[in-house]
Amino acid sequence: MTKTALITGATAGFGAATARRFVAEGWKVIVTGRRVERLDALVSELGGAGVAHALCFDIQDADAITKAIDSLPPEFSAIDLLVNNAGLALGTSPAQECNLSDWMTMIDTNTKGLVAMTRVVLDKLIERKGAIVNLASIAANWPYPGGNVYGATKAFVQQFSLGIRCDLAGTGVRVTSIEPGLCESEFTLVRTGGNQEAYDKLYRGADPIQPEDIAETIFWVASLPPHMNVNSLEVMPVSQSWSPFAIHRK
Ligand code: 8X3
Repeated sequence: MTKTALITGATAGFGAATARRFVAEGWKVIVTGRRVERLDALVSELGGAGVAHALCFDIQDADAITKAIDSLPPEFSAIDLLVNNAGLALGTSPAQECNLSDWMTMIDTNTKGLVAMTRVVLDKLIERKGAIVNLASIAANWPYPGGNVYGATKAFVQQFSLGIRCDLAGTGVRVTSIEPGLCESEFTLVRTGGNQEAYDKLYRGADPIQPEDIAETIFWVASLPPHMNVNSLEVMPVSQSWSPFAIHRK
């Protein structure tokens, strides 16, 4: 039987690449996002209404999520995999210089949106003994200057993933937290407020991970035998590693 994946934040980056990867393997996909033109273009590219279905809503709006899921046509209403990809970083400034509304937007999107989406489709996933793949970040594991609220939201995603695994014991539902490092995507343009120069500087000579690499990782996690659960998976480009601790001297 054809399987169906619901992928949030599918209008760019990891989400769009993941939709392409799963459709290439014969899955149907539900793609969600805020930008209707991009969603429609993606659905056409993926092969149209028989293969892909778009749901347009703001992930920060829990009622809109419920309404969107309730509106699914019967051929897309059984869900085998939820990929909670929608999320963003806003800014790299020190906490004392940050804008509170940017912090709230990250919390509302990366944590509250992800929690709401998970809760709304959880019964469907249990029915299918499905899987959840949550996109956390290396920022969940390693603090860095300017990571403040972004890193905290991703630590939430990681811990929420592990926590719901406990609750879902015996249901057959698998849960994975994927924690990517430096990846080249629109994510950085959003984070820098569209600063192309900062974007180019960040990636120059770094051979970063590409969205297709993360799509491949998600597909691998979802394709493992049903008795295997990858709890958390941190992925960096070879060029990225750790620095010494910072020491501020008088
Ligand atoms: C994205 C990776 O290094 O910007 O989550 O935190 S990083």
